Amino acid sequence: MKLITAIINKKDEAFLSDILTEKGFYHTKISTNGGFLRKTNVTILIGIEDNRLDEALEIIRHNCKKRVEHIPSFLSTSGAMHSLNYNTAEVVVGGATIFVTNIEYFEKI
Ligand code: 2BA
Repeated sequence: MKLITAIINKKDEAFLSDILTEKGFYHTKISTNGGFLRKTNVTILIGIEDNRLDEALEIIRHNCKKRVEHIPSFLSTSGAMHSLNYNTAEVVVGGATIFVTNIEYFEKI
């Protein structure tokens, strides 16, 4: 048995969850925050038999899009009034960040 831990954009969560349910993949969603952007994302846990791993990964790949986020890159002062200038940098956010781990033991009580 495997456990997929997938960190995804919250904009993809509802649709992905619907498809996983439709295809019979039990899953759990946790509201999480990225350490870098500090924005809310969603972590999905999917416990599955080994022979369905590829199918689940394909579903995630097809339903999670990369997006560009803009973040303030630095702050400076300029001009007689020392007004603040914000520049922004582009950050490409996945898609999905996926970890797959082997499960030694599984039981539902
Ligand atoms: P965040 O930590 O908020 O990161 C958002 C995006 O910012 C990342 O997108 C990446 O493009 C950039 N980024 C993150 N850390 C960076 C750094 N130290 N220097 C420069 N740029 C950086 P993704 O790589 O697609 O990651 C999306 C989210 O997936 C992350 O949100 C985080 O919540 C999670 N994640 C990514 N890699 C991870 C890892 N190795 N372990 C745990 N969580 C991870």
